[in-house]
Amino acid sequence: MTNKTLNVQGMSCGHCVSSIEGSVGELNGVESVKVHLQDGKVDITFDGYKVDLKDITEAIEDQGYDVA
Ligand SMILES: [Cu+2]
Repeated sequence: MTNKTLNVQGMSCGHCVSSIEGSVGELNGVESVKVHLQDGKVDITFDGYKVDLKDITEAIEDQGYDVA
């Protein structure tokens, strides 16, 4: 398992948290995803053989947020 913390811009409320946690969490290979709203960070634990960071980044960007 790989742990990464992404800086994500544009998250402002509980809806943002659930849309990001929902879309990233449903990716095959993602074990856990935790949004830290105040810090603008997203902690992700994933299996790098099943999903890569690009897929995760795209899932977040598809929801309308910017990954720094
Ligand atoms: Cu929001």
